[in-house]
Amino acid sequence: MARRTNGRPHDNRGAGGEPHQRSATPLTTNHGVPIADDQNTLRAGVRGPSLLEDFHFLEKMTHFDHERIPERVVHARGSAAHGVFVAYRGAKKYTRAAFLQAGVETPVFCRFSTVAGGAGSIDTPRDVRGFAVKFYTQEGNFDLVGNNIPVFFIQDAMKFPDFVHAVKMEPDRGFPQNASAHDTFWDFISLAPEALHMVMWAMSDRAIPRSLRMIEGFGVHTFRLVDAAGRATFIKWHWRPELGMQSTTWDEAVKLAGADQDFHRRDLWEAITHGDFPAWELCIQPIPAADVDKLPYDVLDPTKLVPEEDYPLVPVGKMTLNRWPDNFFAETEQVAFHPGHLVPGIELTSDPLLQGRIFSYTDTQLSRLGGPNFHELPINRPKCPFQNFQRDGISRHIVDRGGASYEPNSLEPDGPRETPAGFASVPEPVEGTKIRQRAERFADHHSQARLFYRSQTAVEQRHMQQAMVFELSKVEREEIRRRVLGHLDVIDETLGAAVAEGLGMSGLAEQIIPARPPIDMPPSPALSILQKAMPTLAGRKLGILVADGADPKLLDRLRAEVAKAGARTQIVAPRIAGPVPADHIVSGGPSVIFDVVAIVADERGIATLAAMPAAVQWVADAFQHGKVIGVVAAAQPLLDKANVVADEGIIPLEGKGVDALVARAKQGRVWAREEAAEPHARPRPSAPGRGGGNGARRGNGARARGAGR
Ligand code: HDE
Repeated sequence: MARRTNGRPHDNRGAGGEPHQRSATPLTTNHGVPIADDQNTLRAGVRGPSLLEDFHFLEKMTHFDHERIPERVVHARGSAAHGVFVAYRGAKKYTRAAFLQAGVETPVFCRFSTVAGGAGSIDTPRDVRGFAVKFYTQEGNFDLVGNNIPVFFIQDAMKFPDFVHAVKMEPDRGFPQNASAHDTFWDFISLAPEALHMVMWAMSDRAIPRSLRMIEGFGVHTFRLVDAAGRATFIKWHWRPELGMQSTTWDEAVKLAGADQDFHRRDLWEAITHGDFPAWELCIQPIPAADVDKLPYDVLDPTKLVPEEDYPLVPVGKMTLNRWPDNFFAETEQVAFHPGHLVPGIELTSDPLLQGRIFSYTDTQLSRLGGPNFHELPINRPKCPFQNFQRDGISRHIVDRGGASYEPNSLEPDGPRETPAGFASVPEPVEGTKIRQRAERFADHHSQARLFYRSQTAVEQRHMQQAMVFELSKVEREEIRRRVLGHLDVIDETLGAAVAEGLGMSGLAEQIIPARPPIDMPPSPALSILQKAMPTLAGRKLGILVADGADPKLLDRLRAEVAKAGARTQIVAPRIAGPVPADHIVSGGPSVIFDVVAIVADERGIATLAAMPAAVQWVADAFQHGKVIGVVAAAQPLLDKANVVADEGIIPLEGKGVDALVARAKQGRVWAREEAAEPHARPRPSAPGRGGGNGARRGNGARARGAGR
């Protein structure tokens, strides 16, 4: 139906001066004055200049001009959700923290982020993911400000500005945005080998996650839990996703960047708004104090992990994210995390990186959120009562009452006072020479990088090699590439050789003499995504490419069986409102946005698809990315055009095909296709994984796993 507009094109009001849209809620200024006209500035005559006395316009525009606040200097791009944390029984033995006692429910706010890019950058770069959780406990806010990688690039907070400057876009040219594939990053890495272990993780598929719902989280540093009797235990924090871990392939990540810049944000939003609430188990990894000095690594060194095969995880509760924020700016943007937001029963250690963070997070909020009262913003405000004698400052919202703004005082005997139940640091003897120096074991930079690489399956090792070849191919200065290759040789000769060969630089590595020769540690299968993968389709997405003649019964069965397995289905078709209503047109819903795909049409429909380059690419990509593909017999001409070769992942949908599709899709990708697509002989990857079914445990002289195990 045609819409009628009023006769005066630039006056958005009806002829009688009535606003078009009426509501019982009057529009007002920020000071509560009702507004009669929000369409036109006040002017001297209809064609005359605007008047300065238009206070409504001035207020509206001034507010708009100041809508932006400085974005986070790192972790600027983020997506967040509200949820709840419910504690299991496990933690009482270790901590008196009230929110970790069995059955206690605590509201949480969880923000995921990329690190290097700006707030408007894409969701799928190769990057670390931030994983920050604010627990609004009955004893105050506890923030667990972690990442999806259990180690960090540097050992000492002093190097953080250098590291961040190196990874961010280069200062003269202003690019690349959100990418480590450039000279300054690799220059820094090659000269600060403490970063090498984390670089191995960043070059692995952990850095290109399929979904924020499918990442692990880590507190990184060693923390200390303190029980009711004052006994302290060293622990690491781990988050384990209920959906298991899954990553994209690199080619998918690149294509997703174009197909959907907000891929991860949309994915999280869709899941939560559809009621598929993502959940993580929180685990602690206790490390007895008596073992600490016997380990070949220092637990205070944030570039080292503690293998969970040596020190198993203890589940202590579950977090479920169940509510999308009402307002992105007020909540996701203004939330202020801080590793020093601790509650009684949880304490810091002397990790020199953690110590520096304690300063940085409040400091950064002062410029981001404008002053010291950011704890009063609704998203940061504790949900338990809080009171003290701090006063005033920019944007103070609390109206403090009473005449005593100091303590001790006798004016208000019922005012706030210290309490024996309050936060009290567990006594720890500290003595030392004032010195700028790192502890002895911090100097081993290669052993755990080797441990990580050798704990991967052959597929994952190949991805790491390819990632490094890609990244270093973007590095313009040959001497940087040569230095990195030298370090890779120290980590693992087959890795160094493969990357050198991929760059065409075999034999050109600079020789690196490590500060401490690396030791061999037994591989840890828990570090590999594929060795940990669980057979599931839960939380995943099926994309069905349809065209004319799509069998409605088959579509219904596909939808139903996939839903039973916990996954969702979307339809992709040449037209959004064709015979089968679609969620995407072919070019708008490329196969990279799905985990498993199917093709359903009759001969005529297939002929239509085969004539569409976007549809051929859709199928070719799905095949190249190792996806399981369900096909009707009529689809053959389209498969031929997309160079799809029959294999165990191409599942005919006729007969019991739908069940077979679901069963095979739960097993994940068809990795053999990748090998077939790579004809060049490559140096053999190192033998991975103990118990991972991918090779024998590495026999080596210097087995160095700690504490007499
Ligand atoms: Fe952060 N980090 N960081 N970081 N970090 C920030 O704080 C900093 C580090 C992490 O969603 C900033 O509020 C220093 C490790 C996350 O809002 C800033 C050092 C880990 C987030 C800052 C580190 C993290 C941040 C920027 C080394 C994993 C996003 C804005 C001494 C354990 C939180 C802000 C959110 C954010 C400083 C190292 C995780 C500048 C100085 C290690 C997840 O304060």
